[in-house]
Amino acid sequence: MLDKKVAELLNDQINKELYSAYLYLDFSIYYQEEGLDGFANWYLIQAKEERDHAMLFLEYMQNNGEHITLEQINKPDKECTSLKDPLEFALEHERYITSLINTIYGAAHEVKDYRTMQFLDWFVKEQGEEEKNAEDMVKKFELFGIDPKSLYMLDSEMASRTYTA
Ligand code: OFO
Repeated sequence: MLDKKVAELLNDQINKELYSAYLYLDFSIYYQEEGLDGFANWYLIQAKEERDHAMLFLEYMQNNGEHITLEQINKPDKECTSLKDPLEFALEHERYITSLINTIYGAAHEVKDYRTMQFLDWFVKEQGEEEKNAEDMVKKFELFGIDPKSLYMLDSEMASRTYTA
């Protein structure tokens, strides 16, 4: 069994990761409707990865004999009115997720729960990559997103992303 506070935060993180999946699915739909299938592909894969993150938290709790309570997943609440919007929302969101992971890590550290800290190490590293990717996307869009030809090339690059479970 885990510390009550740590278990609560881990349980809540399942919901947060599923919300991330829902948010990125919303971005994927937005880009698909705008005719940018590559960007749509990028966020569809991102959504799948977020679902996988949720499952990692769920399995970790199960492996530690914890009961899991699934809560309602909020409706994606970001209104995209320009092609750059999802990229900026994604960066802001990943920074928020990093702060949540850090909070769980801090709670585990407080009760000397080294097992949970070790479990979270993967997420600490992953969040570094998630933020870097999101920052790169914003930068690339600022450089190439205005000109239709280079936007087409960028979209083709996004289309090449593949999902690995
Ligand atoms: Fe689960 O990393 Fe993004 O949110």
